[in-house]
Amino acid sequence: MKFCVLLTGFVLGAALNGPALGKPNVVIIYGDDVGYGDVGVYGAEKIPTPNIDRLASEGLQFMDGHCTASTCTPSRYSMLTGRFGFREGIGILPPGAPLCLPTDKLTLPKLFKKAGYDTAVIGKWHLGLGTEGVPTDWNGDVKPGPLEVGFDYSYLLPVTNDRVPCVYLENHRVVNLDPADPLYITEEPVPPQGFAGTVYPIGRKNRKAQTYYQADDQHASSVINGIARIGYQWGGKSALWNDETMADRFVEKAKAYIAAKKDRPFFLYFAAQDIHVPRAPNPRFLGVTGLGKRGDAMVQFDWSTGEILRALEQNGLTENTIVIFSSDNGPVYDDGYADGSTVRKSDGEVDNGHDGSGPYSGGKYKIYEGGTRVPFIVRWPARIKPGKSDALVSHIDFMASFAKLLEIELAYDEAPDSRDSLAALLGEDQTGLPFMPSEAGATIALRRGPWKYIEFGRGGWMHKDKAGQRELFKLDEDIGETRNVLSLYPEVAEEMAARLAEIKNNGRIRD
Ligand code: NG6
Ligand code: CA
Repeated sequence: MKFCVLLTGFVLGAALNGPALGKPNVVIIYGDDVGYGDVGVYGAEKIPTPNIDRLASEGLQFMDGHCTASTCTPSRYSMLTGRFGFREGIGILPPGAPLCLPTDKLTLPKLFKKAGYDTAVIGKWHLGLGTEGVPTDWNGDVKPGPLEVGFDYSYLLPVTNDRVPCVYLENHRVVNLDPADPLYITEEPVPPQGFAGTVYPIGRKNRKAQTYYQADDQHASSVINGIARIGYQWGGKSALWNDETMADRFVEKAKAYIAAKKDRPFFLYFAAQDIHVPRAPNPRFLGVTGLGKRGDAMVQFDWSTGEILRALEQNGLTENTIVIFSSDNGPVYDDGYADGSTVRKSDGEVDNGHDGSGPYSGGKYKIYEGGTRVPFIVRWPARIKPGKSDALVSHIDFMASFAKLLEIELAYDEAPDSRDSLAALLGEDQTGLPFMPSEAGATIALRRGPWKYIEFGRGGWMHKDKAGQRELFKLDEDIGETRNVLSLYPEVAEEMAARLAEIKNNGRIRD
């Protein structure tokens, strides 16, 4: 027995520090609005995802893995800070929002830097840029941003692909910006005073300019590349991204980063824009699924994943790189653009045979399982035995779990909502978290064993119809959250309400 413990300690030590392997690289491949049921190994039958499926077969496939929120900004905020978004009222950020991550606190990239890693973020940011109250100067240094919270390198889609500005940002600078056509973004459809640069059509007033596909009025501000967006952009024509080559661009940057850093431990947060609206997969993926652009964008994301895995392989890094594949929130179909993702007939929506939530209820913007239970795969050939796990795990625990792995002590107030789930993430514990909050706008839920307790908040538009109500589900008998059993188990509901109140009041979840 003692020998076993010693041996395990030795192997672990060797895996982490020994001459053979050293510290593992960590790559998070993060999808945008990719649902549990959008991946082959999680049940998608109409979307071929061979690369993600291969990753799962070589790693651990979590069946109960979660992001913290059913929208992007709070989800990513929690993953990168180890703090729940509800503590700070973090919601979906508009174009031009200031940085919402703290520059003076420990973040996931800073944790890796403490351990000597090089760090990078490539892809969708949506965590704000600049300082509160100071208009961001898109023609100068755009900061604070990723570099100020611990990333050594960044190549970004600054907000979302349905929000302006439609340009790439590399470190502090907009890529390819012509000073003769400076870039501005405004909240109102009025250019800055004296503006003489490129003016884009306003979608609401000019439907014909929306040549790619039509957007609803909430998305119909500036029309760029024939697609209407949220917010108003002025100028910056030479810097415009091409929606159809965005995946190629991010993959190219990720490959270059991996090749450049192959001799040192690195942390790469690869945040794909797929499969968020406006979906504009490269023409080479069009029609592959028969599910419209949404399905085809998922095939594109699978391709991106495959390219990153290949880059690791080509640089001899597969064995000692932890690859995590997941998503920032559950699925959505028609999210403001007529992109053929929802099959409609005159009498309303009809089923196209694909459910991105798998067997779960809800999706993006919802507190039900489909909102936060996402594909969640962890591959580390040097340490993790391939298989499946039913352990309850959450992205918010990456901070404490990687701290454990890298033998870094977290101070009491660092990442206060992050708990050490390393054993579950490595497949050595099949249970995972004893309890786990999740959020959707003002609504918060708590999972505990078979139970899921929900408090619908007041304020905001998500779940507005249920504001002030409560629900309780027994997931082992009702995985689809169809029967609210609150009145049958009032004592369970009260216990869970008390725990939730404690989590909120304590300002932390870690002991
Ligand atoms: C919503 C947008 C939606 C999407 C979402 C953010 C409207 C009507 N809808 O407000 O299109 O951009 O924000 O998605 O504006 S997320 O994945 O980044 O959270
Ligand atoms: Ca998202």
